[in-house]
Amino acid sequence: MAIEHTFLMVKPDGVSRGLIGEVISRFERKGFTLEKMRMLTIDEELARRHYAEHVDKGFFPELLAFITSGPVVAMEWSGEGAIAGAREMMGATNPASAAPGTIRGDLATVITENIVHGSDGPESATRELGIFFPV
Ligand code: 3AN
Repeated sequence: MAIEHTFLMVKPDGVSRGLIGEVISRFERKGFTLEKMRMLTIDEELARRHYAEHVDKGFFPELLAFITSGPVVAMEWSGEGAIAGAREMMGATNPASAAPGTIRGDLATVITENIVHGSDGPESATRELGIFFPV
């Protein structure tokens, strides 16, 4: 394994439910390092860039409305195996099938409002960190 950097976001439902601290706390306790953090409200242009792979999907209008509905917290985390590790801690995309002990398994019930986003691989991590933390 190697030190990796990954992108993590608390989505509008996580922010409005007061779960920013819960998400950060889980990652801190795991032993990952918070490198960068910013709070922002995503507009349509940014949503289309971030979710480029989903713009043609049937659920995109719902996803767009949701992700632009309120502030999010965008973060860069680092650590040994941080990319896959963060995905493990998030749980499956659909909270209905996310394992207990994961963020989605413990705290969410529906697929659109699933609290967090995390990069699904090294290329996504580089792309998404570049979108939210341009140098
Ligand atoms: P993940 O967030 O686990 O990487 P993706 O990238 O496949 O999942 O999907 C991005 C977001 O799109 C999900 N977090 C979820 O909010 C939404 N989404 C994915 N699949 C569906 C679906 N079938 N119906 C509604 N929303 C979906």
